[in-house]
Amino acid sequence: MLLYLVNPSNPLVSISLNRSSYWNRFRLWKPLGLLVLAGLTSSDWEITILDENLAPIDYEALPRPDVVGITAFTSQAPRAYEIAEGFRARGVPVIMGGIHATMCLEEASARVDSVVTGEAESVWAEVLDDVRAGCLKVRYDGGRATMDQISPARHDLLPDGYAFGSIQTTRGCSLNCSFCSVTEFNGARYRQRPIEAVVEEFKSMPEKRVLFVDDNLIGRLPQHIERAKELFRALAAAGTGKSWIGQTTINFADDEELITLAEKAGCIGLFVGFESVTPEGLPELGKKASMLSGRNIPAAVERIRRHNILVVGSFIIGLDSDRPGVGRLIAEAAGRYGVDNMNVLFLTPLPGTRLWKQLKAEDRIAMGAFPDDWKYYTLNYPVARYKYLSSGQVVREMNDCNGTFYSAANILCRLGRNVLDGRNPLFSLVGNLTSRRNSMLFARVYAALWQSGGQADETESFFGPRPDMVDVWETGSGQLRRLAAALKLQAAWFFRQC
Ligand code: B12
Ligand code: SF4
Repeated sequence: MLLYLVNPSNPLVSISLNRSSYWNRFRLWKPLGLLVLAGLTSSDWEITILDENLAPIDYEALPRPDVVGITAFTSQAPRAYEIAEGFRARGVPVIMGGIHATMCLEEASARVDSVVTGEAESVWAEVLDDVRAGCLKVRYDGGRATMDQISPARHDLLPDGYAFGSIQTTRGCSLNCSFCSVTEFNGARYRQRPIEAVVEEFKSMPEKRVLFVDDNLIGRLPQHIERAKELFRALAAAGTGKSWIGQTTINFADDEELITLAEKAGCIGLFVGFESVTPEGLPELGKKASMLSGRNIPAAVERIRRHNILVVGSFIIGLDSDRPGVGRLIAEAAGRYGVDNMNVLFLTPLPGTRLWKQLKAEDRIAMGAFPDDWKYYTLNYPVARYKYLSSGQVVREMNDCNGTFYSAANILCRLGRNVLDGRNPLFSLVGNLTSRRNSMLFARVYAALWQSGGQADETESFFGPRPDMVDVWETGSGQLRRLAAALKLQAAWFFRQC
């Protein structure tokens, strides 16, 4: 029996961006949900994973499978439905699972043969038995798995081409921020996989660099932090020589032993959600306020960076408390905090979140022609009606924020700081250059989108890239050659260290 597991692309982000710069391949991640599903599948099934983010797929040229499983974040849903339609037209039953199908059950059910809501561990074997018996049900609910039910992901099933492997050690988050789907989907209880199972899987992964996908790798309570320390000790003892990145809250910086152990275990970078830089913004978003208010953030960031761990700060534009000028405020705060890289996203009402319920009730969903408009729900588009910022203004704030943080002068300053501190500047530099490049691409995309008439409420000048953002990739070939030579030298130096 042949099973296809498909990760749909969102052409608005994945393929276009990945092709735009060689370095974007470092932002290509394995679809871990499908690898976990494959790990749960009995050996009498032949499994092929099709990841449209890696390359376009000619489905017609592939053998006809017995069944297809499709995953989707919300932004991938329109493409997921196209793929489903194609297979169903060939008489192949299609099953959809993952976060979007769970949050928009009715919509998905109308477009596929069967929907698996929640985590798949407890029901996947039954689903496949039903396929074999020809009695697939329209809905299965996996609820939430117990962590020893999770079998190791099939990391062997995807071809090369990904810079990072992915692994998960915990599920769930108690913080329940208003814009986030995690608490609704994975629950508020912080469920932890047995450490030995994680380490065994980590060792078996072919990649030298790994993303821990946990939403908060260290949790919140003292026992969670002790568990994280145990995990880091075990990873260090395993001596794999692999390096990894993860996501955490800023309380990571409160415990020197934790940071030291993370470094020894191979940690090279952390994503930290700061979300808002105004005192009004944090309470608006939920419980995170208590973690950030009153904290000396620059000192906290520096304590992490001292251990050769890059800090990528994440921020949101478009809160009800955000007013014109917020873009520059965020960029300046990110500079003050000392983060190596900044990720700024539009406040986006994802289905199932508290924010969705609020904005829907207030009739503030601007891009609402579903399912097609889901493709804009990548957090890179202003899909809502913001309180004090029109869509033109909010885009201008975004361009201003990126333009300030990723100005050539600021990138050079961060490069200089790393060199002076004796840190390897390569990762940070590449991150800065690709973010700069991508933000310029997005500025153009916004301009084109609004010019085409879609959501226009302002003139083009609001959306165009800032004139002081000179694109080093496209202009100044001498500059580009010098940059390439510098990167090559850095890369040679870096790989000698590995
Ligand atoms: C790692 C990650 C990424 C990575 C890698 C994604 C990937 N390809 O796997 C990257 C960085 C690329 C990424 C990007 C984005 N992400 Co992201 N990401 C995550 C994160 C942290 C972990 C995902 C993961 O691997 N989980 C582990 C696996 C095992 O769980 P799972 O995928 O849910 O799969 C289980 C079930 O859902 C089910 N299942 C899943 N698929 C299927 C399919 C079938 C057929 C069946 C039966 C079952 C099934 O079975 C699995 C086992 O139980 C989640 C948060 C989270 N906790 O899930 C956010 C999350 C999925 N991301 C989110 C978002 C918003 C995004 C972005 C849109 C925006 C952004 N800038 O971050 C982009 C999307 C870009 C795009 N392609 O359109 C949201 C999605 C919400 C939504 N409604 O869509 C989440 C939930 C975070 C949040 N704050 O709400 N993300
Ligand atoms: S944003 Fe992070 S901290 Fe907030 S609920 Fe989601 S996973 Fe938890």
